[in-house]
Amino acid sequence: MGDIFDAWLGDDQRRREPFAAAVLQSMRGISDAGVALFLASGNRDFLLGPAFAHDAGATLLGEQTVVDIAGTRTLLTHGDEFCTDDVAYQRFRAWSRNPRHQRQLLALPYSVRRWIARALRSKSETETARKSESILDVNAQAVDAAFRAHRVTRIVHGHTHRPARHATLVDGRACERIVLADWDDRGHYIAIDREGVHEHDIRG
Ligand SMILES: [Mn+2]
Repeated sequence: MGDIFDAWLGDDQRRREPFAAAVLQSMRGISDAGVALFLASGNRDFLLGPAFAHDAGATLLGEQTVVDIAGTRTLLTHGDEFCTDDVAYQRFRAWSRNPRHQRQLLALPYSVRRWIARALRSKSETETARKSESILDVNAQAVDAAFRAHRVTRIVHGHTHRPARHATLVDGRACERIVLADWDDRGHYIAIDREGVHEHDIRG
């Protein structure tokens, strides 16, 4: 659900960086084995594009995707759009998701993009350290609005680095918001079937 990569400078990164190439090959292995693979981009890898998806054998998802998973209408999204209390971040988000800005960025030489990505990353780290926990987390009204707007009872997202399952009532309907882990220090995933949601750790 986005931010697979801490920085994505454009799909030429898959050829320039061995780590990116290795991740791509792993994904290719999954899709070659016959597993349908879908990828979302996040705020760190917002330039993840069709060439990467093609080579990985994956389908790139839009910002928000509603899908039926084991009988439950589910919204899949990166989740940063719910962090509406962080006004400065939402300004950056709007700027970075603008296709014209993305085209301008991608037209720059790779070395310049790498420099910009480092500068953005360090600015983001400084600001994240300065901001309160509640500003960085999702806004409850924004989440409720998404449950209503998409008529879903389950949302799966990442972004906030606070893996959890939140049960909530929206207009009397039992709803669940699942936050995926960030994979910084452990691999973690969920599987959903008719019985419900199952959490799994990947031990190296
Ligand atoms: Mn993110």
